[in-house]
Amino acid sequence: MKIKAVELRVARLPLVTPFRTSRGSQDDRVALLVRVDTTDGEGWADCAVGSAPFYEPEFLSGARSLMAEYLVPMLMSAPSVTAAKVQKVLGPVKGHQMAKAALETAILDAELRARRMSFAQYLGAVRDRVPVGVSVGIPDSLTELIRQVEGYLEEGYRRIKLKIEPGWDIEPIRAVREQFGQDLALQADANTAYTLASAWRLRALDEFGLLLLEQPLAADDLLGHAELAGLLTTRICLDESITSPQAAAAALRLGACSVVNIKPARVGGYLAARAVHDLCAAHGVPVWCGGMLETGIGRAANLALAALENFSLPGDISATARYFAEDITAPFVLEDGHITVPSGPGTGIEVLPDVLDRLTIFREVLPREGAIT
Ligand code: SMG
Ligand code: MG
Repeated sequence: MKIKAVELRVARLPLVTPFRTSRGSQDDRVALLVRVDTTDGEGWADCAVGSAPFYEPEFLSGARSLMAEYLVPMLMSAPSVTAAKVQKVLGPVKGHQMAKAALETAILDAELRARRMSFAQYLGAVRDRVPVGVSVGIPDSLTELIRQVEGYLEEGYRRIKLKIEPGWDIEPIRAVREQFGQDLALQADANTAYTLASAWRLRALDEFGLLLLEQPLAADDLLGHAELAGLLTTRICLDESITSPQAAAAALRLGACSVVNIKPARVGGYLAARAVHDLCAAHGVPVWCGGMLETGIGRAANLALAALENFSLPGDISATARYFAEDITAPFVLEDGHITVPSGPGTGIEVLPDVLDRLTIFREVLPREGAIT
């Protein structure tokens, strides 16, 4: 198929509660949404970039410029494009996997809608609903933390992930364990907030029987994670370090982790995400699907990915209501700790045009005049 045009929308979705991690706090999700208009029909994607480069190097206005100046003109000048060809066509552009992933995903959506096939079928899903967990941000107090965790458990979430940082680690984990018991599936995510010098503090977490400890050290510190893994009994899971199938292979070879959080956007799209899944499966390493506070468009695609065989731990794919009072698609709801995998063509979810229009703060249609081709 040929790409006729690409529409970029920036929409602001207020969060129901502020979300704080060791990297900062946010009150809304400013989403970059991509709609490709092709000779076979249209497709949508949610680009996972943040509004500032404080979590990942890529960020919203950078991704917009890159798409407008390079990625979209390159795709439009290709004689024909399919999702499987996108990475190759965009290969001359270094890095920027989140921007590339969004375009690949929107093209895959268009392609699968035209073929009347769902993401789940295409990716090789083996389940029609998936167990999910919830990521709990850093609140103001232990009392508030216990209140939030209690609420999520009452809703039925299958596992709790606590965001931690130096000074908010041992105490909150101990408090949650004491309150909710040893059987609670509990894990912690440091978002790179530690160094190897604080291994002693992370070692103190071993007594709490966590499912895993996510990304304690810097993204590029595979050797540090390998060393840390030898010091802790808690399993190390990598998130920020998993930037490609090659990075995942290096992490496994070095023993830097024994669980992997797959973020499809960071590895360059759902095709690369499936490759990371397959690699980990071949090494007997369990994976789970990460979250980037996606709108319904991204959540739908993540649910399809999480339905693959080796996604054996609950992912950060919470119900829509965990983040948004109003989404740009119909909400995903929690049923018995699970969310149903969409089965319609493409992502299987439709954008609500009126809501999207109301929440849109910027819109442009590409190609821009004067773009480099
Ligand atoms: O979508 O539920 C979600 C967010 C889950 O904690 C979450 N994601 O490092 O795993 C992570 C964070 C990244 C998002 S903070 C910008
Ligand atoms: Mg993480």
